[in-house]
Amino acid sequence: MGTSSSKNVITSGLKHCTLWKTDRSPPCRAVMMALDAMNLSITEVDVNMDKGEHRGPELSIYNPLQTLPIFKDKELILSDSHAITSYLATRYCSAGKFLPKDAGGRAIIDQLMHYDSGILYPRFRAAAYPILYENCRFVMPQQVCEIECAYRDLECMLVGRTWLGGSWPTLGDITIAATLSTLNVLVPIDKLRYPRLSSWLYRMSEEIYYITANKKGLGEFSRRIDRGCISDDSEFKCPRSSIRRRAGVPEKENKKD
Ligand SMILES: N[C@@H](CCC(=O)N[C@@H](CS)C(=O)NCC(=O)O)C(=O)O
Repeated sequence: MGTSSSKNVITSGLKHCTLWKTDRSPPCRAVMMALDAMNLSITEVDVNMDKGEHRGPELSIYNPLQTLPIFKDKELILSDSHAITSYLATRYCSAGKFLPKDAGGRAIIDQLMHYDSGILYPRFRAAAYPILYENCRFVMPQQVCEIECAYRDLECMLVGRTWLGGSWPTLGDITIAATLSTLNVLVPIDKLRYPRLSSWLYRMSEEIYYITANKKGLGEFSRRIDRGCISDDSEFKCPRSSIRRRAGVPEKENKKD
């Protein structure tokens, strides 16, 4: 389904740009969705967080915070998903569809991104990290409560609206979809209590970039959460490009692009 429609669009190849990422991470998936939404293709490098590769010397130079994603465009290095997606939209997507050019429209997207950065993502982290790294088996009641509060916030934000940031999905929707779809694994969204929010997430899940860039990593996150705090011995680092990920083509079979 995704492959045939992506052949019909013009993709901008930006091989000089690199994204270091791991698919299970919501901020990395936000950047990957933004890339696919804007039909931008950059070099992508998978980093194995379970092996601590994001804390190795190569990446620590780029990001002293030792987090992913990390993005590089020539001399420019960015290490926050919100800054990365805004930069990509401003620098490489002239249409303004995903990040409006007018001050008011832009401020609405910024507001959603600040909500993600300041409220939603920290709640995800507080709930998931004890399970991923500390032998905890469940989301703690306090965290469930705070995540439910966020669901209530978002339910209110969707009153009278189809999308969070405008008349169509924007970077605000994409960013929140990455975090929210992951929270939904930890604390399932109750359709009866949050009907607008669950419908919005369903609509987002039908967007082609959600299918190409969010679905697989979400599955990996679910499996990783099920396994809990154990180290992963499987592979490591695989450079590839956004266009290959979109097409689902294994690295070896596609030497071009
Ligand atoms: N505000 C940052 C958050 C980045 C972040 O915390 N990423 C997590 C992965 S989801 C990470 O790299 N954690 C480091 C670790 O677990 O050691 C963004 O939006 O990019």
